[in-house]
Order: sequence, then structure tokens, then C-alpha cells
Amino acid sequence: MAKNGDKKTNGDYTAGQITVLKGLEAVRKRPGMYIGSTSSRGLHHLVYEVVDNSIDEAMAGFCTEVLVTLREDGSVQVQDDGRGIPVDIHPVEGVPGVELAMTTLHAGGKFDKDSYKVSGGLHGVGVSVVNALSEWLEVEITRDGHRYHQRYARGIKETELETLGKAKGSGTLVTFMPDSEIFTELTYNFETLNNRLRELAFLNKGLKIVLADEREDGLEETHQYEGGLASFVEHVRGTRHPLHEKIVYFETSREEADIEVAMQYDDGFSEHTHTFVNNINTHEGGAHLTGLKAALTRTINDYARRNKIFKKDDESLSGDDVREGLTCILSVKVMEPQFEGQTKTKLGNSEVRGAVEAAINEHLGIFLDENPKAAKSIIEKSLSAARAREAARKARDLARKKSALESGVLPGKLADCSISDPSLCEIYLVEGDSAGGSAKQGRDRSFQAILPLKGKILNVERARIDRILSNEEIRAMITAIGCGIKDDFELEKARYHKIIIMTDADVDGAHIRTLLLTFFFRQMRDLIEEGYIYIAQPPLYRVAKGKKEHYAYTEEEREDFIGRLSNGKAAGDTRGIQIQRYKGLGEMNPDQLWRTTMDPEARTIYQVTVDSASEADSIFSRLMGDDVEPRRKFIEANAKYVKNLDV
Ligand code: 0RA
Repeated sequence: MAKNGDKKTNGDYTAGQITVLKGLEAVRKRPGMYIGSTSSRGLHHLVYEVVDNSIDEAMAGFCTEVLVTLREDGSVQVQDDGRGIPVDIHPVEGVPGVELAMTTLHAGGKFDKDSYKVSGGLHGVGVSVVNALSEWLEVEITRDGHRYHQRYARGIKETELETLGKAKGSGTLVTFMPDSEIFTELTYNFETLNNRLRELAFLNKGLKIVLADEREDGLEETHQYEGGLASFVEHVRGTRHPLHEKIVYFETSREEADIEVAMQYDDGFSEHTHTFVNNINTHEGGAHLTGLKAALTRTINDYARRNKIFKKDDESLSGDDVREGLTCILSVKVMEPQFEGQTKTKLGNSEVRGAVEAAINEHLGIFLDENPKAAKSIIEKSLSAARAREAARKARDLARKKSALESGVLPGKLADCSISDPSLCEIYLVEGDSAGGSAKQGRDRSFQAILPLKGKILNVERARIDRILSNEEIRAMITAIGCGIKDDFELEKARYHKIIIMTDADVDGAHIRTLLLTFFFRQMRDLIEEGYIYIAQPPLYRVAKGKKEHYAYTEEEREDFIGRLSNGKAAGDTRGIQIQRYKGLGEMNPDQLWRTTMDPEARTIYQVTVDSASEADSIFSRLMGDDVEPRRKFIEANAKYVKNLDV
């Protein structure tokens, strides 16, 4: 930012303006430093950055509605009904407030620091970064009885702030066109944005957020949750059966933080906790999560002891026991958050731990006292978790002695590769023994390992750890991959850096793929987060004429190849063209499988990514739970389009 005393002089740049240009130039030179990447991720980040400003306005109590529109020309519009970015001339800089917001790094809408108590945004770099990375950006502000407008190009102002006329109400409208000189991907994914906007609506009770798509399909989704995190818990729980109807819910404001919590137990076996700080998912946890866990263990044990539920005096429940079957969302808003950890998603503020712990001790304690039936179910569930854990430990101890998980003895069915550097190695998890056989013959054995899997693997969503570990296919995967599961997981021990799921391009194949993804998501989440999991893309058709042949991976490609092979003849003349449809991997010989699906030079593999952990949790909850219908629908919808399996 310019130093005090810079004054505008006729026609020349002032020192202040030069600093501004330098700042935004830096953003254009190294965009990754400011928005993480210039691929699809970074592109979506632009929207989040602008929306964060509107959310800040909502958190301050002035905005009730945010409308995000994806427009036909590729631009994005974000409209809110907040106070509007200030337009008055800044006493020091001599330019309208909005101009500072649009051109000053790290300021964003927050140059007026006193107007916000807390503010969100992971990078917190503000709207000026979006401005710098946009081919053009227009801002329209309504406030003080007028409408104002200004336009920029690649961060540089094209027009002065103009008054468009009189207008009622207040709000801010930002429209921007992501710069094709900067981004390698320019198409927004509706679902990706929609997932994040839904999450933001859950996190900001009552706020209405609309996503409208004016491109092909004209989709529109509205998110507004009067229940806040209680609604979020319902969403994540999906079709699992609750142990108690009433959701534990409270919000409280303490000196250290504003705290909001919702939780509910169900009859499932996994834990579904998601924590947020200033609307950011704290994947790596931190002080607030530590406080939450401590309070849960303490309060539930205290209740059980006071109400004489334990049989022995020295009986107690562990943290893992009291979290089995729990869906919990914790959201804290902190004035000066300290983000730590590899991905800067771990809360460092130690004072928040005690605040969260005390708040949950108090409110959960009251809930248990007031709802003795719920309390009884929760404690019985924890006790049964403790027994299962003990049984699993015994079984594991036994198994360890023989061979099993940590012995280093690889599964018999694995055809391993010969190189030992994991970063160069890949493993194909292949549906069925016959395709497994072809893959073994077709592969490059130096760096490609093959593990054939028999039939449908176990649905880990509905099984407890002891049953999961006694399943042969699952054990084979765990030992082959080598990094353990859950709490014993160690990424460094992974024996391959690419784990490629290769299933048939049919509904059964899609089902098996979903089961495998559920397993990785629930038991080895880091493999997904580190980008180790991939999905192979086998061809759907072989189109041939004489000696010419093509493999088509989509219907369009098939049409295209047929067109080319009918060399100029009238469309529809397909004489002499053979079209073979592959129903399964087993129909390809080893050489074909290599050329179409396994050769790194020729294949397409899709990396599995998680945009929103809470949404992925919710999808798996609905998908793999007791209800068959949502699973059947999802699998059928995605069977043909692996790409859409954007968990
Ligand atoms: C600073 C001060 C004030 C409002 C805003 C920023 C503001 C920024 C954005 C960005 C998008 N939407 C926004 N809405 C508001 C408040 C100034 C006042 O009226 O006192």
C-alpha cells in the first residue's frame, strides 16, 4: 500500500499508484502464490474469493442473500445485498474506497479493518487478486441512494467510478471474466461450486445463497438453512439411522471465539467429524478439534459414572469409543486465526481449545441430563464399540503372529513390479481374474503391479473394523499398498504412488469402483488427498476398417472415427467398417489392454480428488448406507461417465 503523503498529480502516476501496479503485476507473474494454482482449482478459487467478501458482510450482519451466476460468455457474477463497497474518496489515497479494494493487495473488501470482527477466506488475498487475474472486471455498487459503476482490465482501471443514477437499497455486484492468458482451464464446474456454496450456507445460518447456471442446462440451486449446523449434520448423516431424534445443537459467543456445534449419533461404525474455522474446513484439525474430543470423552464418561452405568468402578470409554457412529460439525469464528500445518488447515490458536472444551462440556452435559433415553443409547453404543475394539485387537494380535497385515508378506495374487522406488511404481486393482490375467501379461512389469480382485468387495460403510480386516480382498489391498489404515496409516510406506482402479465399463464395474473408493475414503483418506488414487479409462469401442483401427472412449469418438473411416463417402455409409463394443476388460487381449488402457504414453487415467470433504462424506453416507435406491441411481448415472465421479 502507498505510504502516507502520496498525492495525485496531473497525469503522472503517483508513487501510490505505481505501488499498486507493481502489486498486481506480481499477482499476474506468480498467480499460483496467490490462488494456489492456475488450473481448475485456481479458477474456482476466484469465485470463492469474491463470495468470501459477501459472506464477511453477512457475518457482520448486513447481508442476507448472495447470488452467483455462471454466464454464457464464461464470466461470473456475484451479487449481494450488503452495505456496498464504500465509494467515498479515501482521505489519504485520494481515490474512491472501491478503487483501493480493487487494486490493493491483501486488502480486498477489508481495508477498513474495524468494520469486521472476523473474516473468512483461506488465502484472504481479496478481490484485488481476482481483478488482477481477470481479462475484465466490472463492479456495480448501490448505496447512499445511488448506483455506481467501474470497469477494470487485467487489474488496471479502464473507467473512473461513475454514478449511473439514483437507486434504492444497497449491495455489491462484481462481474469478472477469468483471464485466458492466466488459466489453463476456463470452464466452471457447477457441482464443484455448488458443493462449496451449500457448505457456506450451512455454516452461515439463514443466509440465502443461490447458484444459477446460464450456460447449457440452466440449472439453479438455492441454499438456505435456518437450522445452520443442525441441518448440516442431517445432510452429512444421510440415510444412516439416528440413535436419538433430537440433534445436540448450540451456539455461544465467548471471548476467544464464537462457537457453533451440532452432533448426532447413528447406528453406523464410523466417525464423521468436520471442523471449520472462519468458514474454512480445517482438515488437519487443531486446537478446536482437540477441545471437542476432550469434552466428548470427559462428558460421556462423567455421565456414565454419575448414573452408575459402568459395571466396574475403573471402567471407562476411550475417545474412539465415544466417537463411533458420531456425526459432528464444529464451526468456530476466531478474530485472528493462526493457520498451521502442511496445507494451512490446522488451527494453532491454543486459547480456542479451552473455550471449545468448556462450551461442549456444559452444553452436552445439559443435553444428556435432559435426554436420558438418548444418553442411554449413546453410552450403550460406546460400550459396544469398546467391546468390538477389544475383539479386533485380539484378532489382530493373533493374525500378526501368523502373517497378515504388517508381516511384509505380500498377497499371493499380487504380481508385483521389479522396481522398488514407490514414486515410479503403480498398482492396478483389476476387476476379475480373467482381466487380471490379461493385465499381468500386457503390463510393463518393471513398474506396474497387478492385483486382481474377485467380485464385489466388502462395503466398508456398513461394516465394523473387525469384519473389514477379516475380508480377504481388503487385506490383500492393505498388504500390497503397504501403508496401513486409519490411525496406523503412514503415507511414506505406500509401495506405489499411483493406485489405479480398473473395472469394466458397465454397471457392475461402476459398483466395484464405488466400493473401492468408499474403502479408500474411509480407511486411507490421505491416499486420495495426496492424489495417489486414479481411475483407468478402458475404451468402449474398437472401430476398424481393413488395417486401420481406432479405439473410442466415448460415443462421440466412435461417431468421429466412423466418419473418418468412411473417407468422404456419404454420411451413414459404414460398409466395411467393423464396430466392436467392449462389454468388459476381459474381451481385450493383453496387447490391446496395454495399448488402450495401461501404456502411460497412450492411456487416460483420472485422478480422484475431493473438493469438499463434508460433501464427499455426505455422498458416501447416502450412497453406501442401508438404502439401495440412491446407490443404484448414482451408479447408473455415473456408469458411463467416470469423469463425473467427482467425489
Ligand atoms: C468495507 C466496508 C464496508 C463494506 C464493505 C467493505 C463491503 C465489501 C464487499 C465486497 C463484496 N461485497 C461487499 N460488501 C461490503 C462498510 C462500509 C460502511 O457502510 O460503513
